[in-house]
Amino acid sequence: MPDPFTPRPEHQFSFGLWTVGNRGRDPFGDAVRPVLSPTDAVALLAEVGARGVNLHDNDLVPIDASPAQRDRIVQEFQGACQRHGLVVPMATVNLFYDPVFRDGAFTSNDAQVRAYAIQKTMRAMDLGAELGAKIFVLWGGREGTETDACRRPDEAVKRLREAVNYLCEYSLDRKYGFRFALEAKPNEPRGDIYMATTGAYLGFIATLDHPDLVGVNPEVAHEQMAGLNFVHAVAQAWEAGKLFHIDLNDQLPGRYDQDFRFGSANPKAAFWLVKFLEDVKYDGPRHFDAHAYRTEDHDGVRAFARGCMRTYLILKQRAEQWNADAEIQALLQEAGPGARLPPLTAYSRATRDTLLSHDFDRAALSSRGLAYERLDQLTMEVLLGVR
Ligand code: GCO
Ligand code: MN
Ligand code: MN
Repeated sequence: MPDPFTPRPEHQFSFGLWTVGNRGRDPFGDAVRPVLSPTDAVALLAEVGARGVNLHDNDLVPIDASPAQRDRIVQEFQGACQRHGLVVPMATVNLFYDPVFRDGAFTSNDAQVRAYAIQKTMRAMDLGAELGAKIFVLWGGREGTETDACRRPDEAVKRLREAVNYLCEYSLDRKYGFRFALEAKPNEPRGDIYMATTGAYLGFIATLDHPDLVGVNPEVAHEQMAGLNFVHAVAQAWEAGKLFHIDLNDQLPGRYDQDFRFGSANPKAAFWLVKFLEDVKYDGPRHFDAHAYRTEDHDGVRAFARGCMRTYLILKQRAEQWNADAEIQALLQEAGPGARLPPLTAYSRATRDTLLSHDFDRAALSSRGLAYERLDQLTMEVLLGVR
């Protein structure tokens, strides 16, 4: 029997060049793995069964490359993608590594830095479009503060809006057809980052000139760093029609930005997430923004990448099992809404009067146990493989 957890193209699994290419450098220690060139990363991803490869401009093209060097590098990379059957669903821009962005890119106080950040992003969009990407992620890693003495935070929001509006116009002008996905993070590398949560971005998007072109790229670890419930953030984005992309990884709350293999730290939370994405039929890329432990060599990197996809597919199967479980479904029915009296969906004077004059039996409504203990235990048993 074929392995049911083998990744296939229709699963739309993708990885960033920076994820499998991560060399294990951290603030306390240097790189532990040799450089993995972009073409070797493509080969590795094809070998483990991924469908897509995503990149920042400078994961592929060095920041100081000449136009001729750029074109040669891009051609070589395109060749590797074709040979290995990989696509580039998403592109992004690095606005955090170079010292010029030490106090922000789009929100910097220096108008020249802001202009350079927009120029760099337009060039990254050119690159993404050339590689066939239709999603463009913006993660404002340096858009934040260590001290709020530096600027008024509402000024930062205005600058961010100006930048995103400008970039939407550029995409329309060039007919790139990008959908922008904004990625929130509460802190790291800045002490605090503006737009700390996916919810903050959802509020911001409504204030843009082209809100239809802009959605979010929630990341598991980023909401969990702040102690928030990730699936709730994803659900709100989905319900608003704004789930344009997703960054899957894992993280324990209250730690540094761990970027662990998907599902490795909190498999139960990962289960609710996969179940949600599959139940609503999310049809975008499942992108893993994570990296292997610093203890690993390139074989460990392969094991890490395989593990991300395999865990996703196992949880997908468990979600199907959960949905088909008769006892679970019966408990859900019982816990579900009782007689709906009166209907609250449409306001009218008649429904208003019925509602105002209705007598609710609070004691009856609150006396019945909801059996969530049993429901959760059954969930655990599905997850732990004894059901
Ligand atoms: C992080 C971020 C990044 C972004 C990436 C895409 O915490 O480092 O998650 O990995 O997702 O830069 O813009
Ligand atoms: Mn991250
Ligand atoms: Mn990310």
